[in-house]
This record gives sequence, structure tokens and C-alpha cells, in this order.
Amino acid sequence: LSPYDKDAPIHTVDEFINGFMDELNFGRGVSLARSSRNDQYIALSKAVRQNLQARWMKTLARQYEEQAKSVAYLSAEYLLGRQLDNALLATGMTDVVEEGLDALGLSLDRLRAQETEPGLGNGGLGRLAACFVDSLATMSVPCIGYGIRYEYGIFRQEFEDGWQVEHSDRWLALGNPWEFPHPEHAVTVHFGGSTETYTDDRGRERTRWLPAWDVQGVPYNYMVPGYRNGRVNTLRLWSARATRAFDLRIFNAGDYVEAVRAQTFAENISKVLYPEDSTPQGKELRLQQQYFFVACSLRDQLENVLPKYFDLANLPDRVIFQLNDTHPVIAIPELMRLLVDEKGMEWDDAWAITQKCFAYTCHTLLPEALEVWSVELLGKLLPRHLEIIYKINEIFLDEVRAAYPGDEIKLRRMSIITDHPERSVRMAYLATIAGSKVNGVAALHSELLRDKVLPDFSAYWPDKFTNVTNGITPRRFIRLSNPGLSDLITQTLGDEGWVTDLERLRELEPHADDPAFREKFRQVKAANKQTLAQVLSTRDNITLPTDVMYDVMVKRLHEYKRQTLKLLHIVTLYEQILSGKVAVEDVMPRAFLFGAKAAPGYRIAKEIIALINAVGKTVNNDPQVQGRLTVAFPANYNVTLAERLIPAADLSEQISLAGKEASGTGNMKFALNGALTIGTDDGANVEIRQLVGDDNFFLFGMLEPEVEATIAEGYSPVSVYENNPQLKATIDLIASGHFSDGDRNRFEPVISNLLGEDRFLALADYAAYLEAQQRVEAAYADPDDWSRKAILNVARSGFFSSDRSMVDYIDRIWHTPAITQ
Ligand code: 26Q
Repeated sequence: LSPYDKDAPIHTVDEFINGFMDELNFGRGVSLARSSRNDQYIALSKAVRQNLQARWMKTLARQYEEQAKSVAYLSAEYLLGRQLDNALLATGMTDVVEEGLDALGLSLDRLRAQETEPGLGNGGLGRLAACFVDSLATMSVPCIGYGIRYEYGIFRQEFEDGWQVEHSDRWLALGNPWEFPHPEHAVTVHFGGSTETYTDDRGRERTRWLPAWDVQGVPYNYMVPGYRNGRVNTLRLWSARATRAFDLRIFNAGDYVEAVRAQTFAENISKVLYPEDSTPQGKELRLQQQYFFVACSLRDQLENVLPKYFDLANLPDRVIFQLNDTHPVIAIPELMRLLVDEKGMEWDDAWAITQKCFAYTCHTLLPEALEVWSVELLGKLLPRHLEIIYKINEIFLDEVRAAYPGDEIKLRRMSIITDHPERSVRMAYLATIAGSKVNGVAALHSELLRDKVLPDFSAYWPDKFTNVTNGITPRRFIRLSNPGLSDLITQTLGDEGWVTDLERLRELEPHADDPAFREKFRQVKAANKQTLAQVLSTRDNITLPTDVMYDVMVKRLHEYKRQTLKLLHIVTLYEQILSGKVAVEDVMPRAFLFGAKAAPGYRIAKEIIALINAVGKTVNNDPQVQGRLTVAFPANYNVTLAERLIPAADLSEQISLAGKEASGTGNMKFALNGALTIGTDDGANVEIRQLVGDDNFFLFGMLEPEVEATIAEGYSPVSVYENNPQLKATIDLIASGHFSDGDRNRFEPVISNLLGEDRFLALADYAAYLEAQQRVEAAYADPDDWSRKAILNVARSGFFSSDRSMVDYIDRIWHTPAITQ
């Protein structure tokens, strides 16, 4: 950096006021008196980001000098959450800013609320990517996150008569102070057309792609600040726009309207995030999105990040592309195409490089969630990539044939290409064959991945398979979101080091037995409930009691996650009051909180949402309940709301059918914030329970092998219903129309889904779940002991820091060094 490049300019309150007023007057062109709240929010954000920008430039300069190996994280989703608070925390500017705004008669809290969070992800996978880039920056590991700058993120959810209605998420409408567009660095991405062979000047037979159309990718850079370590990494999101060639060709034909349509067509590519998170639909636009961001990102690495004249044989020493699920897997044939077709490399050399440059993370166990692309679509959109995939497959199958002579069945099982239900490419297989490592996201998941999802591959390459248990960033999910608990921890441990060294929470363990500490801990929880109740009252017009247990289930709506099981519990408690089986005075007061979005085309999931809302309406307004049970379902659950809900929770619901939830990360956030978990033996629940201890976790339900056995025996949900009188009474109450103004048909789809198929065995686990809930009630009746358990959950959750996940990725997969600041 030259001496003319600015250092972090804002340290004092006066400097902040100066910076802020400059941004307001000269950046927004308004006086303080005439400025809107949005003007103020943007001016504030731009003042805060000045301090980050100085560090960002330094980081980039350092990186260029060091030329160290870096991580290129390829993810179609980044569920970032609000940026302002995170930037304030990372820079340590909160106090100065608060004081400065105060002097100007402005409130930081009100300006914070002005930010629309970037919801560029569906759920766990997108949030994980955001946690990982946060941790890498904090740990000073060189990383660039690549993704898509969707113009519309995950839809905004509203309820109309209890029914989910989707609205477009216009997150960019009021301007975005956190991005830096660089149209001058746009890259061109090609699609369609055909391929041809030719003989090059050395007489070699080669192939080239003759694409039919193209679009440009414009990079938008975002800063990823490390926590008070002076490092700022980069998140580079690509936005699609029409190339001039694209416009002109049509324009020259004299059709202006058609030319504009073409522009719209190109820009559609980054227009909207697909809101499905488990059943990929095989839509052409989705494949265009995937190839678009991956092609831009590889080009960016090869042409902008690496120095000129770099010897690509050394690529694996400089970059590792981590594939966040199969969404970016088309990067594999793309790198092969670049190396072989464009750089003239021999196939085998290119393959050796490619294999070292990629690693693949799988996030699912559901067979229907494994991505496949039809050969027809791939051939139409990316004909050269399809050829390359065929060749990869051919060479691989030759190897398999040699290893298992005569085993045609195995050959067919391991082929990247399947013929059923139509001829298509199995992206997970391509990723497994090409990648240096394949990892699952929790210990149980990695085991099932090896044994159930990819058994042939794990037998063939045992060392390729590994586990990295997910994690969450403690910066956002406790330090920012739970200031009360954070202060208590800091006071107790004596310093703030735990924020970047979460295992230090162990030092809280002895305090779990200290009545005074427990009391302070309870006060924090009570205050968090007050805050949440306040937020929900203004945000959703929901009235919540604040002196009851908060029982929280927040996650995408999915049958396998079993929101219906939670609902059956609530309806059971209610039915017991109605029928007089339990005196209302004996009912433990609780508030049940839900947050969930359903994929817009997922019919039964939307029915379940409507049923939860209907039950809530009835239960909340039934005088017989005497306010002891409250059901709250605030609409539009997102990162911002999670930051409020989780710190207020007493009980965390993690009740997926064993063997279905790859990991879960919400479960970790709750434990870290002092909620106890009621959960199945699934995903990361297994590790949470091992760490916090059986006494501090409410385990219930079948284990994965029992699930398999039950299904193999021929599971009959109706007979479970017939044989359990309480379950029957509960389901009958729903079927009677009690929650639907007497309309017996209203929830028939949910009822017949449960009684007819019950794919995820909710009824089979019902009795065990009720029994576990009784254990919960007994434990909660002893506040002192409950606090002890909750404190131990906090103290033993350090393992779930995403900083630890990064150490595991570095040790087991990436082998990237940390850079000292
Ligand atoms: C794919 C193709 C076409 C359209 C959509 C998709 C798509 C999009 C998002 C498929 C899947 C997703 C998201 C999956 C996801 O969030 N999985 C979750 O990942 C978490 C992080 O590892 C785990 O904790 C969860 O268990 C897992 O469900």
C-alpha cells in the first residue's frame, strides 16, 4: 500500500460524527434535518465500513505478497443475516457509534432495524457457508467465498387465514451499502451450441466448444471481517447481465423489443433464489445459475487471482475449491474444459490437477435430495461439459472393471450416468469421483454417507471419506445475539477470549453449582424472554406470557423434521384439558414457538403450516385453557428473528426421524444459548448429547437401525393410531373439525398423510415423545436444577464453534496455512 492509501479513519466519537455526516451530506446529498431513516442507515453503514475497507486493502495486499494457498468456497447460497451489527462488532466500533449517534439525536437500535437482511439462502446449508467464511476470516485463513447475488432472496412469508403466502424479497430496493460492484471486471460465460473436433498446430486431435449464447457475470464484492484481528476476507457474488454481443445481434435484426427481451433473459439468471431446499426440480434456469457462478468463479481464480504466467501444474498448491453440496459440481468438468480445451493440457495431467483441487461436502441423506441432471438438458445447455462427464465416467468405469472383473451390477451402480427414471448425471457421484475428499456434516451423517448413500465408493476409496461436524459462529450466535449471556460469561471468565476460543466456556462448569450464578443466568434468560415478547408484539401483534417455559421449534418445514409430531404433542395437551383427563391447574404453562418456511410447491408442508396456525388460534382463544398453553407462529422466520428467538428459548425441539437430518445447526445455537434439547438420535444431536451429557438432554425415539427395521417389517401407522387411545383422541380432535370451524375436510390431507403413509414415522415415535415431554416437565419444575443443566449445555458447547469446524477442514481436507496478521 502506498502512503496515500488511508488507514482506518474512525477511532473517536468526533471522527465518527465527521465520517457519518460526510456520508450523509455528500454521499446521500441530504442534511441531517431532512434525512430519512434509510439515509441515516446507509450513511452509518458507509461510515462503519470505512474502517473495514482499510483493513480489506491490507489483507489483499498481504495475500498478494504471500501467494499462499487459499480456500475458494463454492456455494450457491449464503444466508448472511444483517451486516451492520456484525461490522460494528468486528471493528469494535459499537460504543463510539452509539455515543456519536446519540449526540446527533439518533438511535442505533432504530437504524439497525432499517436493514433488510441478505437472505441469499434457504436454511442450514446457506447459513453454514456464512458461518464458515466468518470463521476463516477470524482465523486469518485466506478464503474467497463465491456465490450468486440473487436480486431476490428467500421469499418473504406472510400468513393469510393461516395459509403461507409468498412475497418477493426486494432486499436491494432501498440500496445496499455493503456491496462493491466491479462491472469493469465482468467475465463472459457461454451456453448452448455444439462441439467440434479439429487438429491443432501440433497435429493433435482436439475438441472445442462452439457456444450459442453468452451472458456476463459482474462481480459484487462483500467484506467478510474477522473478529477484531484486522483481517477482512472477500465474498464475491456474481450478478448476470446481458453482453453487448447478445443485445446487438438481435438489435441488428431490427427488433428493439426482442433485444430488450434478450436482456431480460440474460438477467434472469441471477434474478431469484430457488426456494426448494430438498427436492431439486431439474429446472433449466437452476442449471444455468449453477454453471453461471461456477464458470465466473473459476475464470476469476485462473485469470485474476493467480499471477500472470502461473504454471497451472501447481494449481493444487494454490487453491482448493470446496463444493458446498452438489450445486457447484459442474465446476469439475468446467475446470477440465479450461485446462484441456483452452490451455491445451493433456487429459491425464488435467485430471490429476482437477482431482487435487476439489473436495465435496454432502449435506443430505434423503435419496430424493440427491441432485441429478438429465442428459438431454445438460447436452442442450452445456454440450462440451456433457462430453467431458462421459469421458470421466468411461475412464472411471474402466478402473472399476479392472478392480471388480465381471461385476456388471457394481459397474452400473457406480456409473455417473443412470438410466432411471431418465438418462441423467448423478452429481454426487461425479463429485465423489473427482474430489480429493468427501465429507459428511456430522459424525452419524458421515457414517451413513459411507455405509448407505455411497457404499461402493467408500469401499473403493476408504481414505477419501471423512467427517467434519458442522459448527456455528459464536460471534453472531451468542456474542451479538445474546449480549446478556455474553456479559455474564465475560465477567465470569475474566475476559472476552472465549469469543474466539469457545472451548473456554468449559470454565463455566464449576459455576453450574453456584446458586448465585444460576440466579444471574436465570435473570438473563428472563430478560431475553421479555425482549422477545416485546419484539413479537410489535413485529407480529403476538401476545406472549413471559413467565413460562419457551419451547421452540424453528427450521424449514419438512415432513422429515416432523413439525407434526410437535403439533400432536400440543393438541394432546389441549385434548387432555377438553376431555377433563387433566385438570387445567395441573397443566404446566408453556409457550410453543414455531418458525418455518415451506417450499412454495410443497403442498403438504403448507397444509401443516395452516394446521399449526389453526391449532394456535383455537388453543390461544379457548377460555378452558386459561392461558396456560400459548402457540405462537411468527411469520417469515429468518436469521434476524433467529437471533431473538434462540436466546429466549428454554427447550430446543430437534425431533427429526433418526437417520434423516444430516446435522442440524440450529440445535447447536440453542445449546450454546442455554436451552435444553429434546431430540432424537440424529445428526449432530448425537454429538451434542455426548458432550452435554445424558442428564442434560432429553433423548427419545427410535434409533436409525430401528427405523429401518420398522419399515422393513411393514410399518402401519393406522395400527399405531388404533392401539394408542390418546393418539387416537388427539388425531380425532383434528379430524372432527375442532380447529376448522367444524369443517371436517379442512385438514384431511394432513390426517390421511399421517394415517395412510407417515413416511417419517411420527406416529411410531409419538408415545416416546410424550414420555420425554413428561421428563421435561418434571425437570422444569425444579428451576435450580434446570438452570444447572442449562449452564452445563453452554459450558460444553464449545466444540460447536465453526472455528473448530475450520480447523478440521484445514487438517483433514484443505491443508491451508494460517497467515499471521
Ligand atoms: C438443489 C437443486 C435445485 C434447487 C434447490 C436445491 C437445493 C437447495 C438448497 C437443495 C438443498 C438445499 C439445502 C439443503 C440444506 O440446507 N441442508 C442442510 O444442511 C445443513 C448444513 O450442513 C445441515 O445441518 C442440515 O441437516 C441439512 O438439512
